[in-house]
Amino acid sequence: MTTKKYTAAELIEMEQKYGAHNYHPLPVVLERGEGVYVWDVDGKRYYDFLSAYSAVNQGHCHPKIVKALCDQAQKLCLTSRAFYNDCLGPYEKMATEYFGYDKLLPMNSGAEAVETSLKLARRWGYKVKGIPENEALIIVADGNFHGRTITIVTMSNDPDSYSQYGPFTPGFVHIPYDDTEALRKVLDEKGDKVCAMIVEPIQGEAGVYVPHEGYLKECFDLCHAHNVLFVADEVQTGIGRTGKLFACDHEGVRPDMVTIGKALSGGALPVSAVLADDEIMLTIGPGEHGSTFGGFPLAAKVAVAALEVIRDEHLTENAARLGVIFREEIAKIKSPFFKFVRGKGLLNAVVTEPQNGIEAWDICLKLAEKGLLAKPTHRHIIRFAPPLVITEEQLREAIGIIKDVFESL
Ligand code: IF1
Repeated sequence: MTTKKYTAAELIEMEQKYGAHNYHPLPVVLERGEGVYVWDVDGKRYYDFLSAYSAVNQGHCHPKIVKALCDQAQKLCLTSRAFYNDCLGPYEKMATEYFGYDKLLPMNSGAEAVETSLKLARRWGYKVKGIPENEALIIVADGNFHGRTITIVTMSNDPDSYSQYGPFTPGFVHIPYDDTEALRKVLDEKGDKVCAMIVEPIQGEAGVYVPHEGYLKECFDLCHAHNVLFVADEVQTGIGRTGKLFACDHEGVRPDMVTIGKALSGGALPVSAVLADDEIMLTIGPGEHGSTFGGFPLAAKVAVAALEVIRDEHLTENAARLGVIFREEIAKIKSPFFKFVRGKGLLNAVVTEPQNGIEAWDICLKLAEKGLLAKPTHRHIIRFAPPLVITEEQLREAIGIIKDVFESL
């Protein structure tokens, strides 16, 4: 039975007609992915420099991950947590040893992992720190992106994320990102009621905003001086993306809690988790949190394969080495549209200077024409984040495309 082949136009029309309009995709219709490449329905090949926002660190359809998915799918997909199974324990053991934490709480989406970390932080605040119930505060940084649930958009200061979704969840204190004094002030004033600070080590959606050297360590030390948990949201920056296993590793900071997702499955399934030590993790007891698919056998097997690929193919080291080349070469671009490049490892972004009616969106359309996919964030910033399996030769070819497009505008 052959599946009907639709044209790109028909497929776009179908999404427009039958799907919610909560995205504005580039006019590219993809049908296949392999490693650093994706192909559209007309057979055109592209370098994928978005990697599904760092979910495809291992490259599209990595054979080891696909094999783990297919083998387990023919055996046992979902048991629910009403029973044990032969996949979850081995996954939890491997992941906690790999990341260096006592325990892992398995969830599905990044937002669910973040929500779980907020619940754990509040629980710890009441049961361990002794904050009066329903009075716990959580400090968040302006410019953050932690997901799209109502509590999480409460943490956002981007109207596109929160406007007309109120009323909002109480208990959040907003401070500027990359501003240690602002954190010190809030902790001096309200530290006794604060259970945690949650922060992205590099703000992805904000346009790969890398804070000043030492910021994470300063936050960590200030939090601990006030008996406050330092929670790192590594859903986008984690699992090798920035050239270290966690972005916090660049500063030798071991967060009290870490949220991970995206590349935890290599893009095969929604798999996320919270990592923490027993003092925090055991503040939630049986029946007090969970999810139908959280840590299900399919996710457990896929996550083990995805982490083994990161480890065994040395993708973290590859990201560190190639990231230096990327920033060095891109910085040489001679174009009035180019302001500067920033990032760590293979999480980078170019801040553009719109003019003559041409802005980042138009540049991305040109890049797509030349066979490279990237998407703007906050209108004038273009994120460049290829799968970590990219070779130096492929990277240099992609850099050539980016340079040609900017210098031909
Ligand atoms: C979309 C960007 C947006 C995240 C961090 C938690 C989550 C994310 C640091 C939630 C998710 C995704 C969401 C996706 C586009 C992408 C994204 F930041 F990566 F660029 F939207 F801002 N923490 N980020 O980056 O994880 O629930 O999505 O699994 O919404 O289109 P999720």
